[in-house]
Amino acid sequence: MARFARVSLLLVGMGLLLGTVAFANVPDPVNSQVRLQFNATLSIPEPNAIVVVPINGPAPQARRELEVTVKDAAGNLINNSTVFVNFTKAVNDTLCWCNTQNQANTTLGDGRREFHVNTNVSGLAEFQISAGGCAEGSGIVVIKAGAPGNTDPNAAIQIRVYDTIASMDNVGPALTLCDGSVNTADFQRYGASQLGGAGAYSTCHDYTGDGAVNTADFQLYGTHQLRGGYPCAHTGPKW
Ligand SMILES: [Ca+2]
Ligand SMILES: [Ca+2]
Repeated sequence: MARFARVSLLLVGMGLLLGTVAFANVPDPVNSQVRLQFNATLSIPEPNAIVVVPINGPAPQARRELEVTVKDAAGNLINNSTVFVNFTKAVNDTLCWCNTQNQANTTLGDGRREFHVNTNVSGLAEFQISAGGCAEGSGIVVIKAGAPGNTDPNAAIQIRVYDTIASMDNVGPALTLCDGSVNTADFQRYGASQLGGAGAYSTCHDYTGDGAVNTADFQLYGTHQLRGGYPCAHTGPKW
């Protein structure tokens, strides 16, 4: 082999190596994964909407979680990546944030609320976000992940963007807005959407994010109403 060719191959190899090193531990949106985990058996990989549930205090046996697995471009799991979930207030927002959150979060002064947690050795960040209500708006939820050690959301990489937030709690007795509990009032709203067919479709009750309100959504709704016992306190729609 000519010397030039050997040198060229060597340089190409070094370039590939440097490229791999350069992207190691840098979160990659394609390889990273998002999942809604409603309980031990009910989960939605790569949801089209963010679904929140009002939960007061730790209830691991029945809690709903938003799970983010962070990987780099080579598919390696990233440990100690700070994952940020940013909610931006929408124009017709009816979100009711529970007064007590189990998840570290920051209420920002510009109409955003930011939850954050670090990934573990399995690259997994688990979020419990306790709220009721419904919202739609372009890019109202953004998930970002940073390289290990980075705690600046502005330097984190965007993993996913969502336009819809739904919850099993949309209304309370004699109220027009969420009341911190998944209860009969919500069931009435839910039923109207499912029984009304396509014409009564509402993203507020489409917990699977597939564009229809049907049995799959009812299963998720029923699980949360039956769960009971974990209503949260809140002071109405607020940020
Ligand atoms: Ca309710
Ligand atoms: Ca659905």
